[in-house]
Amino acid sequence: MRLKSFYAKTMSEAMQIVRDTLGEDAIIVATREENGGKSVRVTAAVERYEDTVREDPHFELNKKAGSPQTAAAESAHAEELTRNWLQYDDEEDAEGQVIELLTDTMLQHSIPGDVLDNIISTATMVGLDNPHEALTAAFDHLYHFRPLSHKPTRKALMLVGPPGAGKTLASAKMAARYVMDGYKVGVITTDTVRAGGVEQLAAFTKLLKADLRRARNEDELQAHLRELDGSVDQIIVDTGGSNPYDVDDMRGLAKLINCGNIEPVLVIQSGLDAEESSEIARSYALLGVQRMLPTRLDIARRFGGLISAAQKSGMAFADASDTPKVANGLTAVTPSMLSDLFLPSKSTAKTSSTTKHSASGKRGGKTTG
Ligand SMILES: Nc1nc2c(ncn2[C@@H]2O[C@H](COP(=O)(O)OP(=O)(O)OP(=O)(O)O)[C@@H](O)[C@H]2O)c(=O)[nH]1
Ligand SMILES: [Mg+2]
Repeated sequence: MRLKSFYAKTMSEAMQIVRDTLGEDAIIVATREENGGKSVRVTAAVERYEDTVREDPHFELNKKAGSPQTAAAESAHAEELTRNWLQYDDEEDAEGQVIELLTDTMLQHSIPGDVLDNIISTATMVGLDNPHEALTAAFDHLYHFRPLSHKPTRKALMLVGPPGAGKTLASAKMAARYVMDGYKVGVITTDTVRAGGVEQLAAFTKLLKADLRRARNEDELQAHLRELDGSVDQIIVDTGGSNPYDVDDMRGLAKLINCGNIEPVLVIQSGLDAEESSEIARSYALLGVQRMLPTRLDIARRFGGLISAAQKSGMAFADASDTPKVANGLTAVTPSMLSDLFLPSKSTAKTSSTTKHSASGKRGGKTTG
């Protein structure tokens, strides 16, 4: 894959040039204002650079339009193009290599175009000396990070999410963490219908010597919350799987969330497709869920879904689960930890310092036009 940057006075002009040059299928990887907002730069990815240059109508047009007979005429022609912002560069420099690496990485993780644009544009703005640092800075800028507190919170923490997402294991992990830190925990499960729902959690709470209560409906949940309030340091509520696309399921869950002083946390599994993850997260965001806890980081290899879910729902990342073991099973999600998921080795060579360039496209590189 190769990258090409296009400059124009306006975004629509730049997009038109990209379309004319690379066709409708070009992947826009970054857009940014340059020259104090007087111009825009659009970076697009193409499969084969050679093809695009050969077929590029602007390239031909520019060559024909110029046809300069003398060096002076050539230079005047170049300046004319510069004034018209129609030049473009390929990305051969250090910055280009970093953009290319980040773009390839993001595409391998099946990140959708608009999310990719946000990340690369932001990474470009913060500087691109080092891919890991650039990605970390972009994540930090774009998404919210609110890890679970290691201290008890005044709100009961309720784990919600689709069936099998990892809610019960996450409840056990949370409870274990508090108990190991010396706090008293009360655990409630509303998953009383499904066979084995209570037993699964009971096995953990028994080991932790924590109180486990069953709530078959909202009244029972309210009663347990009232009784536990003040007698334990932290209340954790495990719920049964809810279908984010089923109105009745979501209404039922909304009622449970409204039973008391509760913070619902979405448990969402990694490795899902970006659209699916985003829709799931958006459904729960409508119920007022503000944080998500990704699970199964250890058995997923595509994390585009999680990033898309954060972008589309506006939810913050809380902790993540990356092991089926209960002890030490939750890790705070940070921008750097997210970057590790995308660029695991951190061995991405530090490239030479970022090449700053003007909107005119004069970079001393392979400027065509
Ligand atoms: N490897 C791994 N397995 C996990 C992780 N989180 C959950 N699991 C496994 O995924 C399966 C489902 O986890 P549960 O906690 O039962 O999921 P749930 O959301 O409570 O499921 P329902 O109550 O049926 O909706 C179990 O086998 C867990 O051990 C994780 O982070 N890593
Ligand atoms: Mg469960």
